[in-house]
Amino acid sequence: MTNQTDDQSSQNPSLDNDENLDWAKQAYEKLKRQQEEQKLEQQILIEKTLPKKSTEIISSENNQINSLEETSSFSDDVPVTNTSSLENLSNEFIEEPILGDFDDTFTWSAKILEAQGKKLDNISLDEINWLSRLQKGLEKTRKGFVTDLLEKFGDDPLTPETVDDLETLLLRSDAGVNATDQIINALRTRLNEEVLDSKEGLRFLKEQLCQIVDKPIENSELNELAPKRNRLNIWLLVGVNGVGKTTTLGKLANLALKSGFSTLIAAADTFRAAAVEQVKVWGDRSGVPVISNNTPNADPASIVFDAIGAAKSKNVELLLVDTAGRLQNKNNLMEELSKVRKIIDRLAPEANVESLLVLDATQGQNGLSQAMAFSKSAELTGVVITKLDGSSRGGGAFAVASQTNLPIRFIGAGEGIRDLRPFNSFEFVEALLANK
Ligand SMILES: Nc1nc2c(ncn2[C@@H]2O[C@H](COP(=O)(O)OP(=O)(O)O)[C@@H](O)[C@H]2O)c(=O)[nH]1
Ligand SMILES: [Mg+2]
Repeated sequence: MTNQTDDQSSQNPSLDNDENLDWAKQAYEKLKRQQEEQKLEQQILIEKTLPKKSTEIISSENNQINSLEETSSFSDDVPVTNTSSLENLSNEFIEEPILGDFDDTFTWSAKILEAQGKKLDNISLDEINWLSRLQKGLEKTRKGFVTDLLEKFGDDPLTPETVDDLETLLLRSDAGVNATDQIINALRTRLNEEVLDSKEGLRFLKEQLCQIVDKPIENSELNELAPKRNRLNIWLLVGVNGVGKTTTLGKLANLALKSGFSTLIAAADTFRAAAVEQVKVWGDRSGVPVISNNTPNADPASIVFDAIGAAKSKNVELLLVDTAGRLQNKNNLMEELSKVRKIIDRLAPEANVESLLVLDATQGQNGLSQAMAFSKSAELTGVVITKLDGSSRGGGAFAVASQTNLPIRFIGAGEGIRDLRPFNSFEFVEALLANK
């Protein structure tokens, strides 16, 4: 994945050219063939394994930790080598994607991959499905934003009035005052210098939007967040109740395992008994072991203590820590997070620690105040934005990036195990402004 600030759409005419569907057609044919082959393979596998007892197929936790193939970073290309049980294959949350029709959404997704220089040999159905979901998910934000915008842009050159309208639309999509000002000022300056036709205006807008979300990523000097190989990485998932921390953790566990990282989960949200159970379900789904303590209100720091011990003894590369989003009061919550941080710093000073704030896109700019509240005790290093599949406030991503300087690392658009991806500004902005 790359974060692209340069002019993708004009570098590659295929994004603008509806006639040129060749690549998309070839991609569709390729994926169709691939799916048929996979079906056949699965059929053979089922026939082979059916006479055996299902317990023989269940792989042990140790197996999962020790038998993982090494790959360079998060990738789609490594198949999941272990599934915890055959029953799980029918679980709606981990269902394999199915190739849909060759429709506008497919061709849009294919064009986005093509524009980023993806080769036909390397594309996967997962990627196409993800882009389709992201594009559909951002529909609500788009309806209140782009549809109006495109109508206002029309076919004529941009006018100062159009720019004023754009300002309103950006604010309405929850992009925030800072980001909106930056974009509008850039547009006005450009408009003072030359006449902008609507196409160039839109391209310039996309470029500005990308720059806002890319800036914190560039400042962090880390283009894409992935665990470092052969050492302990500890990722804390923090955020208020219900934003999607546990779900994100489950998806990350799956992504990490698929990419060949030995992974472990610490169930450190002990505030609700159900929270531990929920983490265990995700552990099962993704095939990643979970360190937990079933005692009600067990000390989260002690669970993290145990988990670090287990991680070290098993050479785990990624320890994912689920945390509580609500305690008796906010101070308790922040104290608890500080305590967890201290344990990590003391027990694993060599570890690569990421503290990821999970934000719910449907809450728009509220994410900003949440970021402020968590930034001190959790020493935040990045953001995950969830629920982009149903938000009308997708513009909140720009507010968070421009005002907190925290890089957006992953985005989630659905409740399924595959519905999370590393953040890619080009894909995000194109999905937001897609006119189909
Ligand atoms: N539609 C949608 N729902 C999500 C997403 N992420 C999480 N959820 C749902 O949000 C609810 C709260 O998620 P959970 O992970 O328990 O939040 P937590 O309290 O922060 O751990 C659950 O019903 C999840 O299924 C997402 O990207 N899209
Ligand atoms: Mg939770």
